[in-house]
Amino acid sequence: MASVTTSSGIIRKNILWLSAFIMAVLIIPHNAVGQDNFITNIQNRTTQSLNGKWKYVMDQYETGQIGFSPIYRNAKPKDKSDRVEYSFDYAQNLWVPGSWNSQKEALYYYEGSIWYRKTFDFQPKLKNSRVFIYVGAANYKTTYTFNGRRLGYHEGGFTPFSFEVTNLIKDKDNFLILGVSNSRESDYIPGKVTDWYNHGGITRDVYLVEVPQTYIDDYFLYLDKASLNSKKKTIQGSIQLKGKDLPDHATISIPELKISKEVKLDENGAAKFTLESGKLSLWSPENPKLYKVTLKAGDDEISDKIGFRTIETKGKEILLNGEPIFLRGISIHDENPIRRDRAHSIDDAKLVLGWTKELGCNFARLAHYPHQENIVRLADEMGILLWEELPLYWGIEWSNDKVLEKAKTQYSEMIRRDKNRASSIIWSIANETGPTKARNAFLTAVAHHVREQDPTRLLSAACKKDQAVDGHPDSTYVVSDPIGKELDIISFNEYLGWYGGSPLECRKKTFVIDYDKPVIVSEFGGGAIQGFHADSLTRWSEEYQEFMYKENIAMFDRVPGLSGMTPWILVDFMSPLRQLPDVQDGWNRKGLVSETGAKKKAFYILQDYYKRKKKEYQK
Ligand code: GCB
Repeated sequence: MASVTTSSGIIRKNILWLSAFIMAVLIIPHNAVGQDNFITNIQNRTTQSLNGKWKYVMDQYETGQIGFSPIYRNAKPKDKSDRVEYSFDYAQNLWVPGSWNSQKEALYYYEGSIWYRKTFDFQPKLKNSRVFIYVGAANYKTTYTFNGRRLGYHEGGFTPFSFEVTNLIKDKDNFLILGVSNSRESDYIPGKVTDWYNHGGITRDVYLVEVPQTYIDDYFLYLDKASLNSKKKTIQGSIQLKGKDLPDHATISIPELKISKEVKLDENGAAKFTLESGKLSLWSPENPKLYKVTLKAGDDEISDKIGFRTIETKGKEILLNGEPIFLRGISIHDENPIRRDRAHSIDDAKLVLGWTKELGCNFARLAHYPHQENIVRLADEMGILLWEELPLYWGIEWSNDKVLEKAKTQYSEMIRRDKNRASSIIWSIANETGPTKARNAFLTAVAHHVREQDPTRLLSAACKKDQAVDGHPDSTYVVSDPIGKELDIISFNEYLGWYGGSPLECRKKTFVIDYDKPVIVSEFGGGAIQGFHADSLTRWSEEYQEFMYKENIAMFDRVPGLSGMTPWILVDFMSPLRQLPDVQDGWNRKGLVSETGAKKKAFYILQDYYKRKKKEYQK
């Protein structure tokens, strides 16, 4: 009898679970793959920080949003006989922003879901405002809920998202619950395998934001290329409002340029405009001049600091403000090696851009995904040009239309965030992806999408080079990737002396580039343990890396149209691919600076080369 009761009990229980699961699937709105309409220019909005300690509940089997009591309901037992199988109140804390892996030993290798809860009271700072939650980034997929209601989800680990809570927020005891999963899937961007650490969690700032009922949702200001050579410069711009009661005009002012212009908004709250300026100081690495721009419309007013420059190519040259420039660059990951965490603060940005400047760079490649906004804004102030990219990296499902949609959304988000930054000059659409029919079609669609969103910047991709191509001797590397026709700059990664071959072979190599376009060497390098000294043919020694840099740099002088380089990489970075004991120990050692901040010998080789290059271009 007992066993009969038990098995029927199990059946009943399973039926209940199943129906709850079906209900959940039907009821939960699957409304967003990602969204490209977050609140922009968050630094200059009215905000309340939600950073700090958040309670967390683990959800390794990702069942937290199904069943009778999804975790985001924040339930507590009503009485002593009630059953709730989780508790935020008695849970431990995680710090936001920050990756969970770097905060608890037990979470070091954790990949799965964690639900975060923040409770707070709310005192409006603006009258009659609309209220949003803004998340700078959470890796990789986030289910966002507020006061017990599931509102949607965002996919993509490196771009911001926001969602409105105006009708749900109370004066007291609000609870914001975000379920973040850093599981790796083959239809994600990036795909399953990367050469960097899969830092999980809420990795960037979280804010509560207030805006007026109708607010300035987006704007874009840039220097008109056609006016570059005239005394009076022209700024092109656009503005977009969002809300019910759209005003009929907006005012754009740049006091330092004596500009104040009223522009007529159309019935959708949008306008394109042209601003005539007198003497304008062009933004450049030598003169990173930013102007305060204020936009007003209805009850809203927002300010930004914007630099004005042009960027274009002519034959094999890159022209900044009409002048040829050599991009003395370095690749960077968005990580603070000392904290072993994703970078998220202005101090983190200062640390890496400080080394970048010391190296003599005027350019940095923000690899391989959108970095924190602080670094882009700091680059604007310090005069460092930027290459920005998405993780369209190894192992992408090129034939999957849903993945293409995700790529477009992630690009839209990155462009929406950074398009007013003068430092940002290149959108790169891929890294080391082999040309196949499906990949070419995918990347061509991405290239068109990016140009549609932002026609002012240059497009590139870190391609591969080939050897033993018909009609060429073996000593020749050929760059002939068909995606090159969609790009403004041809870039390639090259590791002679590290992946195959000795550094000495660099002396024999020549290059054929199939396009009459400027060229960037987007990667080269090799690993070294800082402090390990040996002869220049002993792997992992500083001397080996130094020798490789000397030989590679000399070889690149033979690349036709070479207009810049971003060696791999500024700082050693965490990577589960790199497991050689006592050498790598989970770190990619190709940094010119170690994870403790000590410089390796190759740092000075590159620094010398960049000194020479700078002089050459000053002539
Ligand atoms: C590459 C990849 C980069 C790797 C690097 C390496 O080509 O683009 O993500 O980290 O090589 O160290 O092998």
